[in-house]
Amino acid sequence: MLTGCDVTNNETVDKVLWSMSRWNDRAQATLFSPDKLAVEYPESAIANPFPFNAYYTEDEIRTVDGTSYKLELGGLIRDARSWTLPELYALPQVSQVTRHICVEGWSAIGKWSGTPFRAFLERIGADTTAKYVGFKCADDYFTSIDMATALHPQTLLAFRFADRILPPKYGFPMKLRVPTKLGFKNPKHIAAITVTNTYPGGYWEDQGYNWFSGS
Ligand SMILES: Nc1nc2c(c(=O)[nH]1)N[C@H]1C(S)=C(S)[C@@H](COP(=O)(O)O)O[C@H]1N2
Ligand SMILES: [Mo]
Repeated sequence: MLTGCDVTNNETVDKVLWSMSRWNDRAQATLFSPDKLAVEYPESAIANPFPFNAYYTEDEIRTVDGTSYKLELGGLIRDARSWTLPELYALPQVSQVTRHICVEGWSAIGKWSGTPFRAFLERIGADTTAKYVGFKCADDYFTSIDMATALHPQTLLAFRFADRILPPKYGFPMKLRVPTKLGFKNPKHIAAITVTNTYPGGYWEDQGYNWFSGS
């Protein structure tokens, strides 16, 4: 359809592509089954070392101070008080061994442990009929997911990687582990969570990566 167009710097083509991507979001949301599980692997399949990725290189990894850390909550949440790390660590924990797939063309199996995000959303009185959950990160990264994915049984607020407190490179003090989505929709160093009906976008999403990006 676009062959022959000068695709650099053409506003009309850009608009068509963005609207195709929005259409693609809706199609993926319709096809998404809330109960279909991502494949889980044996612990022997875990990659070691596990790759690091971010919009910067390893020498710029953010260090978050765990003692003063507070997770901020906002938007359509009944009990929006902030949470300290010891309070978060006291939540019920589960583990998963799943494959992380990066849009840049690599994938790796890892083990993450944390609290099911659905249980956390229910605990804080989040309006689970809202459209989006947005994440702001300590390194200024941000992203957002649809509510159906936020409530998926394998979506975890993860505090551990390979049975150890999440190291800085993998997102201390916590990341959202979403095995049904591409890697860039798995925010590390989460500082704030918002429940909203206003499209929050994301760091890569705003630069053209498809927003839904189910894997
Ligand atoms: N805060 C934050 N989260 C982020 C990113 C980032 O740059 N900052 N990069 C994303 C991308 S593109 C990938 S592939 C994964 C990499 O996670 P890993 O370092 O644990 O492999 O983190 C995602 N979450
Ligand atoms: Mo990625």
